[in-house]
Order: sequence, then structure tokens, then C-alpha cells
Amino acid sequence: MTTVLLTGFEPFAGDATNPSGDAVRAVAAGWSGPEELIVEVLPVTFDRADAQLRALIDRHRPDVVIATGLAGGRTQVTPERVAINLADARIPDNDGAQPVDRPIVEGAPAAYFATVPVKAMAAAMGEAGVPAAVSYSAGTFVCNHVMFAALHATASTPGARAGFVHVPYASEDAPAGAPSLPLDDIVRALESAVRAAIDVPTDLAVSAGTLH
Ligand code: PCA
Repeated sequence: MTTVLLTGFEPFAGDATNPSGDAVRAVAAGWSGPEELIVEVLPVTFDRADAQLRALIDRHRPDVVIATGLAGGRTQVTPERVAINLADARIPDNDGAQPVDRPIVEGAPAAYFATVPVKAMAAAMGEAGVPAAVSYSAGTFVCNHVMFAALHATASTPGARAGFVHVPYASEDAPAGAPSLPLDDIVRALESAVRAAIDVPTDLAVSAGTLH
């Protein structure tokens, strides 16, 4: 039986909601299998999110891990191509921690590429009618940290895949003037992304690159 771990985040930076946490709960509510879907909402703290994610991976041994988080200001749903081994926090996390220039895992590679098929995921989200594009930076805050931790934890498990999807604000809760998508669209996009991550064995051989 294929097991999928899908995570979102609790609110942070003074926001009342986080669309990633709301969306993964909705994906769980509508999931009809046949794969086993484990859904969890992680705290926005470097240390506790890392520990919780590793414990979930140890306990469930998922075949596919997809973590998700909010990238306020983005206009599209964005599968991330790369996680870097660096924590450099512009704002404190929800425990007040604000690491600067700290490796996530001492001695680990400088970066990991996503092992889920990011181009196929973006294409699947587009086909579901939701604007989507591959992103080449997950930032240096808790989302990048969790993506790096997921890739590090699954690096030596043959066949295991891991990745991260950043979502825009949900229209229902977006700050005035911020780009957003209806929460239903974010939910549909994540369902399509999870499905592609399970079903597509080799990523699309098309460019999803950027000039800057
Ligand atoms: N977004 C933040 C952390 C939690 C979240 O939802 C980030 O992009 O790092």
C-alpha cells in the first residue's frame, strides 16, 4: 500500500490563518484513496517542525512526502525544485527563534533537488485550472527547512519521493491588495499535485526554467 504524507503549516507572522494548513485538511477530508494519506499541520518553528516531520517519516515510512506552506505575495501554486542547507530567518519563528546563516544539517549537501516530479505537478495543477509554476527558491525560513529535512530524511530510502509546494494566500483571508486564489482552487491544485507525485514516474522533459 502506497503511503503519502502531506503537511501544511499553522499561521505565522501575525496572520490568523494559513491556507496551507486549511488546504491539506480539506484534501484529507475529500481523499478517497486508494493510497493511504497521512495529513498533519506543522508548527512554524524550525526545531519543532523539523522534529515532528522526522517523527512522522520514521513512524509512517511514506513513499511520498509533500510538505506545503504559504508564500504570501505569489500569484501561482509553486512546486519547489530545490531546498538549500541554510536557515536565515528574516522574522522570528513562532517560538521566537531567528537563526542566521545556520546550516540545517551540519555536513549534509549544500542543497537537495526535489525528488517528486515538479514539472508534471505544475502541469497537473494547470490542467485542473489553477495557475501553477515551478519555483527555484523555497526561501531560507521554515518552509525551506522542512523541505530540506524531508529530502535529507528520505535520501537513502530507495523509491521514496519528497518535495514541497508553496501556495498563495487564500482569497477568503488575503491581506488587502495581496494576490490570492480561492481556497477551493488551492485544494484542487494540491490534490492534482499529490496525484502527479504518486503516478508520474519520470518528470516531463520540458523547460520550466526562468531567466531571472
Ligand atoms: N510559510 C513559511 C513558513 C510557514 C509557511 O506557511 C515559509 O515559506 O517559510
